[in-house]
This record gives sequence, structure tokens and C-alpha cells, in this order.
Amino acid sequence: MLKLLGFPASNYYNMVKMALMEKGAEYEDVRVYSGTSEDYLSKSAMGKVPCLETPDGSLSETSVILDYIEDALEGPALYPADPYERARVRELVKYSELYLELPARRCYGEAFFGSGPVSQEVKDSVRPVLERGCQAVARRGRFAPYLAGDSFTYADIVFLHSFPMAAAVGQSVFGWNLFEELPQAKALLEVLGQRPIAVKVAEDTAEGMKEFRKNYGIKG
Ligand SMILES: N[C@@H](CCC(=O)N[C@@H](CS)C(=O)NCC(=O)O)C(=O)O
Repeated sequence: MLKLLGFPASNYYNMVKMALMEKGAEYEDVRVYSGTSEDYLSKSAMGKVPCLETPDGSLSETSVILDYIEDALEGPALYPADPYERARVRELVKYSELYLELPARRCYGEAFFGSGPVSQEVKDSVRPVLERGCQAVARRGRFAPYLAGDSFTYADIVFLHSFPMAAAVGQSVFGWNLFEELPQAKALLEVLGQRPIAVKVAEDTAEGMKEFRKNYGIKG
């Protein structure tokens, strides 16, 4: 059986978990917080969460795992069949990952974990990337009603677990409302947030966040 290694406070873990749930896949949930042991590095070489153990071996890197899920598992298609449309979904996945989630992540310490303010240098490099990331998603997204068009895809799964984090960073670190940069996000997040699987993942995340804070002695 597939094993998903990670923890529910991780937005990347949640992307893979949501994809597995959307596919109706059976999998074992294995709690891993820290990826520094030799055993874990042999499965996820950068030590990052999530990791998916498959019957053929382990995989890391969320977008790679999502591709594997699509290729290997039964269930509703989460990529369009058409090659160009499929690539377009991957493009939107990359925009969310590289230009929303990753820059915002540099400020997570300040935004979520009370670990002191990020430097002005970091702020100066993060803000323009987030701004352009929002503009790119606004230009290339279709919002009809899903990000890539009329079907729910991996672009939605990755956006759902990237934009809200970036928006929270925007608000708390920059006093900046990212929903003004990407006004279409509000309706999209409402549509996505109503999916029963999204509701379940959000509930588990709230619980997982408490566990994570307790484990790491984080207040708040
Ligand atoms: N590029 C990775 C990013 C995953 C990631 O950053 N995971 C975080 C948890 S949300 C993590 O493992 N952080 C620990 C670390 O970076 O060493 C992916 O796509 O899966």
C-alpha cells in the first residue's frame, strides 16, 4: 500500500494528501516531522516532507508525486487529456509553487511561528516576486470556475495550499492585501473550500497545527 510520510501542518503534504483523497486512493499516513535521519534521507534525499512510498520505491518533491499519482492511480482525472491543456495546468502549478509559495515561505517564521522579523533584504526580494506571481496567475488562470478552466485539477490543489499562505504573509509581514493583486482568488478559494475533501483536509490541518506547535514549543 502507498505510504504518505509527513505531517498535516505542512501545506505540501496536504497537496499530496488531497490528491490521494480526490483519487479515492488507499494509503497509510506515516507521521514524519523532521527529515534528517539517514533512513529518511534515503527516501527523500533533500530531507523534505512529503515523501510517498510506492510499491516501486519512494518519491519526493510534491509536483513529481502529483504526476506519479495521476499516472499510477485510478480515479477522476486531475490533469486534462489534451497535451497543451495538461502543460498549462503544470504551468499554473509552477507559478503557485515558485512565485507564491516559495517566496512567501521565506517569511513563514515571522508570519506563523513568531521567530522574529525577517530582514529588510529578504522583504525587498520577496515582495516583487509575490507581486509578479499574482500577476502571472491572474494572466494565465481562467477562473471558470477552477483555476485552469471548467475542471478541478492539480493547479487548484497547489493554489489552494499556496495562495492563502502567501496572502497571510502579505498581510502580517507587509500589511499588504494580496487579494487586491489577485481579485479572482476570493471566488476560486470559495469554490475550492466547499469541496468535502478540502473541508476535511482543512480540519486535519487545524488539528495538525496544534500538534506541530506543541512538538516545537511554538506559542500562539
Ligand atoms: N520542494 C518541496 C518542498 C517541500 C517542503 O518545503 N516541505 C517542508 C514542510 S512544508 C519541509 O520539509 N521543510 C523542511 C526542510 O526544508 O528541510 C516539495 O515540492 O515537496
